Amino acid sequence: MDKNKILDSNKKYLQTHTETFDFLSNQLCSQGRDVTNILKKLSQFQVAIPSWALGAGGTRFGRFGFQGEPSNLEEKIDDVGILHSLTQTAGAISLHIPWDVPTDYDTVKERAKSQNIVFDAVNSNTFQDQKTAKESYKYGSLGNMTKAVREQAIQHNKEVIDIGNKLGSKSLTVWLADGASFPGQSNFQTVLQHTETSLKSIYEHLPQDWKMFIEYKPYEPNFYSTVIQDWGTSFMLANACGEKAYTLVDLGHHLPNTNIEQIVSTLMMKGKLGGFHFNDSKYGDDDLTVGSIKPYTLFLIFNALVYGMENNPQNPYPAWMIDASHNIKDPLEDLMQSLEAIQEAYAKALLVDQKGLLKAQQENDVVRCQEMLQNAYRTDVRPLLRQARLNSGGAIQPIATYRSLKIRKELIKKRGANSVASGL
Ligand code: LRH
Ligand code: MN
Repeated sequence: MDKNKILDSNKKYLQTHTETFDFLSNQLCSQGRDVTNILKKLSQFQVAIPSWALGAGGTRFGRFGFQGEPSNLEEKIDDVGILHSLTQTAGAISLHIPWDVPTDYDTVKERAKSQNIVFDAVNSNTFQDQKTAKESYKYGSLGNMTKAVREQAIQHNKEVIDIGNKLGSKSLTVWLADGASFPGQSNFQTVLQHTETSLKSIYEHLPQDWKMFIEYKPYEPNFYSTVIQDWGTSFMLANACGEKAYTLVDLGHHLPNTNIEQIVSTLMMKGKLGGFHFNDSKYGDDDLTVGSIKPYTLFLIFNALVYGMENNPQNPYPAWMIDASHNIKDPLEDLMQSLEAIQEAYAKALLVDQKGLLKAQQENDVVRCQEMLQNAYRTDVRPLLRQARLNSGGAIQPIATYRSLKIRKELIKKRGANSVASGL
């Protein structure tokens, strides 16, 4: 994207922004907050964009296409480049294999470099059968009762690692649809043992400086049991594999009212929180815009993260990724809203005086504990996000600038109205 067009578009927002930013930073400085440090942390905070969510998503009841979708990996990288130019917080793409197998590695790497994009975790896919595949994953993959099926799934994951390694990625995400839809259909212990053994075989193939993220999910597409159903099972398997294996928390993969911030705290204390798939949901794995349904929960999760990042050196810096599906919105506008909500929750959590809160907790001053959290949550931190973007050459108002520069119209002109993106 032409940086000058963004800077030009910023002019009409600059004065209002400067006034609101100066007012907020004076307010925060008077409360002893280090605004410069918060801005630095916001600028360093980069979220990976899922390559499978740059087109219109769908459900079993249908899919309503979105015009100008990226129809190949290069165009997907360009779309992430647009997001990163505007928001300065989307500096990575997470590929899903085989939906995004590079045809020409040098071209793809060059394209990403030109957009200041790096390759985050690569995702394997043993929840769909490929036309050329010998074995079917209908009854499971790494946990399948048939050795040949398990071997095929293990081999696929090793190939995904090799693809990621050629692109400069440093982590593999494994999510398994494996499970059962009826009582009696599977022997829980046998399929779990097979899954553990298979994951260990994949783990052996990890390069020294890589991580393996084990993503859990309670149900769907199986509706009676899922082998890796919850954080405890993922945590157990990560420990069984070794120090390079971690648990990945997809916000939509929890039964209603699960206390996700407590799961995050526990995993960080045990040094096994690998990263996130951010999204939001009201009922199931709805993959909605981050912060669109439960913004306070997202804030509480970031409060647990900030505490963990200050007090748990045993846990590595988590991987931040979005995993959402855009059924009715422009995928790029939806992703910009998600990026804003993630940065907003992080900035609010950075306003919490963690030491003061711990003291209030030790004194069982419940009201002061809640007041300290809610004061931070009730602070409008958007001027901080805008300043962090401005400091990095981004847009003060990304979505407004995206619209005023008619970027979607440009994409439709370049790609045509019927281009379709691979993915969910
Ligand atoms: C499963 C999941 C997983 C991906 C898929 C696209 O629900 O969250 O992370 O592989 O979505
Ligand atoms: Mn996910």
